[in-house]
Amino acid sequence: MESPVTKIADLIRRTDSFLVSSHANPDGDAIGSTAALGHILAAMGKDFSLYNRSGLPAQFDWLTLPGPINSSLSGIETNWIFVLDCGTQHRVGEELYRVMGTRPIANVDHHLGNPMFGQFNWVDEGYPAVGAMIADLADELEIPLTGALAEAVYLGVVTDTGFFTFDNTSPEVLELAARLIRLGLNTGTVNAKIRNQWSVNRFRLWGESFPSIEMFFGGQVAVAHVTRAMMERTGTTAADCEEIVNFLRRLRGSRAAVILREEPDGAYKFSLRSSGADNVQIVAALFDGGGHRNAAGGTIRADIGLARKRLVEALGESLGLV
Ligand SMILES: [Mn+2]
Repeated sequence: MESPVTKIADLIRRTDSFLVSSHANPDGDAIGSTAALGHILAAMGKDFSLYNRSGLPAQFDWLTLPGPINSSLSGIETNWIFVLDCGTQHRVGEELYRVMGTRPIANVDHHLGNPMFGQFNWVDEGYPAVGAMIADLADELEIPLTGALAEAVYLGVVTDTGFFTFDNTSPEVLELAARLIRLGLNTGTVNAKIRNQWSVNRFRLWGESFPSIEMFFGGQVAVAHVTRAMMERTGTTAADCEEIVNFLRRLRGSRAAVILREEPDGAYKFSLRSSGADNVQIVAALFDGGGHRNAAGGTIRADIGLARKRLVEALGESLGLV
């Protein structure tokens, strides 16, 4: 039987026009895999457009792109649509979601519980990042993993593995990183570009959020939140909240951490983190969310007190702490 990567490679060989997209509010893997696939299509002389509802966040403006990342679909004609790193089809944002029924979709993802929304689905939870899937695709198509393609692949894998600190840091992803380095990637330079992107406003936002930290079950579950008012006072956005939950996990004795972030409509987006066998994806699923065993999230509609309480109770239940 043909492997999914072979099928995707065949699809690319026999098709001329593509839209490459990923989830709104993109992280390093979303932007990295979008750019990496674009570089492959460019190397093959294909016609393609890149799309992200949120455009290119400023923190990634150092990345060498194969073309502009469009934040609107107007004027873009394409045949196949690649949707990368999206655990559900809604994550692309409303504009692209509306046209998804009218074009064939290639769904390339590594999230648990992906509903296989594409005409073609390459979904493999064994990959730590979609960036690593795109690297395998480059190998299949015999495109060398050098230069800007290597940087884009590396951006995806290094951010989704927490700089090779999460449980998804597999021998294969370290071997991929080793190959990229042998082929000329300078990890010190690229890591500095990826990491050193914080504004002083972000530090001020974190300072506002930290008093909301509470510990439950003898310190095993840590909770914090960010309100719209905190972001307004400090001139920050949702992107400035992203890493807080990973830092909460550093609390000695904690097994799970949760951060809640208020949305413009008053709902709270939550992110959950754990390590090893502690599965927070199950908890996210209780609230119609999704993600991975050790990193998951979703949305909860309740005031902040109740939202925190529900998540803490669900985590306590799931981790066997009650
Ligand atoms: Mn990813």
